Amino acid sequence: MNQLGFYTNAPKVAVITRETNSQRFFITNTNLKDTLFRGNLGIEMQSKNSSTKTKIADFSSFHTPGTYVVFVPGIGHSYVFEVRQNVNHSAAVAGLKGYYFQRVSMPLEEKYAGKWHRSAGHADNAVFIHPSAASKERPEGTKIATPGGWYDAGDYNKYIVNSGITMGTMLSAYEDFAAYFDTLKTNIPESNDQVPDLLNELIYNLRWMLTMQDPNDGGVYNKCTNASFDGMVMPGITSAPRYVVKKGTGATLDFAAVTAQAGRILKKFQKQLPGLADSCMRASVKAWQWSESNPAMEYNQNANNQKYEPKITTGGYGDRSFTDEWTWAAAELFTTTGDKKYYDVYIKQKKDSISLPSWASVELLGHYTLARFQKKLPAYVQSNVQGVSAQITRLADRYISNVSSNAFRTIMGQSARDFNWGSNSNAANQGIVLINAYLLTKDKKYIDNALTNLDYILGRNATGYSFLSGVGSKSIMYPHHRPSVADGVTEPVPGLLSGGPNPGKQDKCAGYEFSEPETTFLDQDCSYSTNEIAINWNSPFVYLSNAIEALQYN
Ligand code: 9MR
Repeated sequence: MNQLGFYTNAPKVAVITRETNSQRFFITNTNLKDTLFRGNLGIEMQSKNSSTKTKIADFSSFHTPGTYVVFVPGIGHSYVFEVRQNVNHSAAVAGLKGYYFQRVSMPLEEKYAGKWHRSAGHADNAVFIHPSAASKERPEGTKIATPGGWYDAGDYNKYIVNSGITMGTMLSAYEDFAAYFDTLKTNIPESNDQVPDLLNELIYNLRWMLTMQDPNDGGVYNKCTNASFDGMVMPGITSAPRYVVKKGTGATLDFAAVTAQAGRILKKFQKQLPGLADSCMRASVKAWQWSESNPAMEYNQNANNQKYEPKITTGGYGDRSFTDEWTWAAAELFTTTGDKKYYDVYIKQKKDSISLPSWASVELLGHYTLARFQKKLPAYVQSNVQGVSAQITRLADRYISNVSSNAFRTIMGQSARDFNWGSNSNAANQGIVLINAYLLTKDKKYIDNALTNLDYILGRNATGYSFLSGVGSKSIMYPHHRPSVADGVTEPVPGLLSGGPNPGKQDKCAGYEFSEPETTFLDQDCSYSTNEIAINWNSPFVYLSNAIEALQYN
């Protein structure tokens, strides 16, 4: 179950994964004496994604705030959980604060970072232009400054493609729930300025992204990176040279989309952040123009390694198909500028069907934006945007129609394909589809079903783990995250979302107990294919958990 607990008036489901003949369950006080609710367990169900058999304990009709356990005769009792308003608040705040802990070029002071305080990581103020990125104005060996930003994941590199979807998802969270985020504080160094903390955090990475654009032509470097991954050490002590590598169409269009969206949002904060919105818009248009001249410049790391030294072996984020990046960037630039030429590209590039976002597939982010601003957009877009909104709602309805046959009664896990590298981001992104369906229709069933996937991430899953570090009674302890491994603190850095079950076992770590889609998970730091953390997985979690908290206030 969600190890934090349940909202007073929302659905409440626990899933029994141990075999039991019992047909009854009880909600009791933590002293196990006072029974407050009696219920019948559902019939045994066979999960489609592992050999797990489940019985559902549904106590949605129980509404009394308090601290409880679920008790099943013959098995015992669950973790202690709460029933109350704002029950996911701590997880929602932690997930956002997780980004502070990923900041690269500044020390994390104890008053913000607690026992995970550390010195600054990479300064990145003298980064080499890699031969693959050399140009007339910036020949090989030139040094540029590209400080700040967030570390991508458990490694210490900074990748524009992955920053793209991460920023887009959280900028959209702000646009969808501005009033909620305007007052949300996360105890970061900027908390006392007149800018919401979500935006403060995003701006830390945005300013880094802006330095990744070549001012001479508008193209954007794929990443700022070591030649090969660092060892499992703290960030401040690494000394390997850093490079920016080849510009690419994926990186440049993702950058154009993010800066167009940021430009739109930050207009409201021109007094606090003079010039930033304008800089974003200029950068966005320049990136778009570069992409028009370089419409399909792939980042193919293996091919580059045949040609250039040093060879680069860190994350690739290599994508070959750019129609979705075109669609997204066009949608953001059109929404911000109103210039029809971007809309024409959006229509030309958009696919007929919609698909869940991932770093290599960002089209839905563009559709979300047009749907969000539909009422403010001109007449000529209306029927198309209505069509896209209907697709979003239909996808949400399809998800919901399969919930009752899912052994965990979640949206997540309706298909074994949900369990790939970073599967928890699928759970969170499915939740965002449902939240968008709610925003479009105002039908509360979409919030209730989005909550099933938040519950999934915080414990209602076949592994029994809460996948967010520091949150829940049994949360991950050993993520593949260099600071968490090297800092000498027992608890991992908090607020970071583990990738989640992935039967691929690409890390070839010893110790996997299971091989099935929903149970192939190992809470060990060697398991980078199931238990790494990454900024593009945290971001849909930040969206989903905060959206649900925001909507519970209504
Ligand atoms: O999230 C990425 C996943 O989709 C890929 O299959 C995998 C292998 O290429 O890489 C993942 O991204 C990693 C990146 O390359 C480097 N930083 C850590 C990322 C998360 O594991």
